[in-house]
Amino acid sequence: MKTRPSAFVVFYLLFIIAACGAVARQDKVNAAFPARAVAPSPRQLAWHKLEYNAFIHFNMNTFTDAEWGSGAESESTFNPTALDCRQWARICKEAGMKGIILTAKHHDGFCLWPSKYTNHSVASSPFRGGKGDVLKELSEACREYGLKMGIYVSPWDRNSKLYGDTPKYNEYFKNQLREVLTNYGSIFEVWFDGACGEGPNGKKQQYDWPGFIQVVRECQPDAVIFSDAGPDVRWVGNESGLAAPTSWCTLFRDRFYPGTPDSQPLTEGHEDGTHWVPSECDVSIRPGWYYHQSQDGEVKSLDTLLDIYYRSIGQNSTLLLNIPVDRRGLIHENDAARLLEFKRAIDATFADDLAANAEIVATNTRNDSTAFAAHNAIDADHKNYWAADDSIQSAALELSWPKAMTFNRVVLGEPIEYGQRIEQFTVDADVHGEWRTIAKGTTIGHKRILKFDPITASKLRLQILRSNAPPAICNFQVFASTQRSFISPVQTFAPAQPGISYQYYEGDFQSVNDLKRAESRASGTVQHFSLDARKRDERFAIAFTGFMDIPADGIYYFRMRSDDGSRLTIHNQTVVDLDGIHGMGQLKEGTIALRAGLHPFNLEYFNVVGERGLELEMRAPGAAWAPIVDKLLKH
Ligand code: FUL
Repeated sequence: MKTRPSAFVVFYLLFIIAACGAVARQDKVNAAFPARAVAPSPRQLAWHKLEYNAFIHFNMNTFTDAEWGSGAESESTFNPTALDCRQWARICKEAGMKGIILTAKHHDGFCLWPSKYTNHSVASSPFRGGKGDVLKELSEACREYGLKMGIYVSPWDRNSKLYGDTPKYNEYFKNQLREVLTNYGSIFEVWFDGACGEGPNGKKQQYDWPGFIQVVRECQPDAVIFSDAGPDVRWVGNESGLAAPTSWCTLFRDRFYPGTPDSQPLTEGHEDGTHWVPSECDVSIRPGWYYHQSQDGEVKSLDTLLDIYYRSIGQNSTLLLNIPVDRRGLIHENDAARLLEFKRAIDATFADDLAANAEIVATNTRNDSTAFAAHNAIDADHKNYWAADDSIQSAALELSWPKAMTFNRVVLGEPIEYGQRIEQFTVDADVHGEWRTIAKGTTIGHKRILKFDPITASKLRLQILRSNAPPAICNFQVFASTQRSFISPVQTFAPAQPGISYQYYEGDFQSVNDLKRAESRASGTVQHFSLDARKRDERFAIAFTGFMDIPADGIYYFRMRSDDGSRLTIHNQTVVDLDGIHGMGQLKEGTIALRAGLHPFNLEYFNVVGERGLELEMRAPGAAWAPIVDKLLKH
């Protein structure tokens, strides 16, 4: 049974919420709230927070229409006509990505930088007259756009004569690694593929993994190293970008190695794993990793990308979304458009955190917990979080609002710098005085997003049923997404006459539905609509129809107040329904997800005994409530 926290704790939490951003006491908590034995390193912690990065496959294969090259390709084949890394960086930035990892060298061995150790590079190609260096251009573009840069370097090299001659090739590869890791500024991730083959001498190359890792640590101590088995970041076990609902950041790392055949356990990880090696979800926006003109029409749909988002970032992983740069050396228009559409959809979904206006209480709070406000996602440093006492392995956090809210997404997070703890939880909503479980799960980790059908409730709780150490939470957010029902604008705009049409009726109305049967007394068009305070007993109705010119895609909120009855409909969707309220003067709110463009609306109002006119306001994404301005009404 749930017990209330002490009055002091409640007061403390309320005070903090009101203060909205209290002074953190991180030092004290670090000492008082010990991390689990296996916890992330600072470089891993920084990496978790990036969440969404771009993978760019662009190299020799782009020009041969291949996915894997043989290494025998002529350098003259590499010839982008309009390469512009600033275009890549601009689009990735606009898409909300935080870094770009580029295939500096793929399995065919061609180097996108002028390596001193081989002729099989841009230096022997027609690109910029043999003076080009794609890594240099990318590092400059990333710096300009505030993005991080990462490097994919394939140890498998089908061009090098040394491959298979184990010590010699390992030395060659380390030299190349030093080049890419010292000449291009700070590198946030080094991406190692585990593929391994035989060299021209017929011998299988034995990679010196400890040596490769040492070079990265020496040259770029802040970079995380990715491979099937880490050491810092692990492959998620599939190339579809999907983590599992149970997703541990910990792993029995020594059971795996790059190229491991046993990749299935990599998806979930191991709760008792010996090392912190979180998963990364890599997937391409098209069927191939490299650009193929034949796949221009096969860019993943918005729905597919959203599904990937919820199952990667939403399941305690990160998303490394591949964009195949084309033969011009540009991100193709189709991919760019989809990336931005994806960004807009995510932004619209996670725009307004309803938990920001909730009161929050916990069944147990350790005395020395730092201040916690439910909407702490904005606190990327996790300075504020809630934690339970040492002996506690289960607890509940409860949000409550003064009036019922409708929502369909919950975002949770643990302050993972203290280790990953939660093993089982439910999210329950209080519907008419009864708790109903609306979502349940096992792990939370850095981020867990729960999707469910819209529910209206004034209380919502997170019940932590089991955890391997006292549980802690740094993020508890609640959203109302209308993502699935984004409405497209009308394509043709042909009003009968300019202005907003109106129909005027007289009578003793009980509902706006009565207007369907009523005969209008007057009609015409107006440039504005406004309904100021009325006299009592006027007994009339008016219906306006017109178009709203919506400036940008997003979730729009409308709120209305009238005395007797009113209703706002956009397209055929009822947005605010105040029908038949009769004299209550109640304020009602509704939302609708609209794409930019013209949307037909219908606004009906009737007066019988009330005195109020019609108060109608709108809240656009990122804006405050404001009356609907004339420029939104298309004349
Ligand atoms: C794989 C490679 O063999 C593919 O070509 C691609 O680079 C992918 C990301 O990793 O293992």
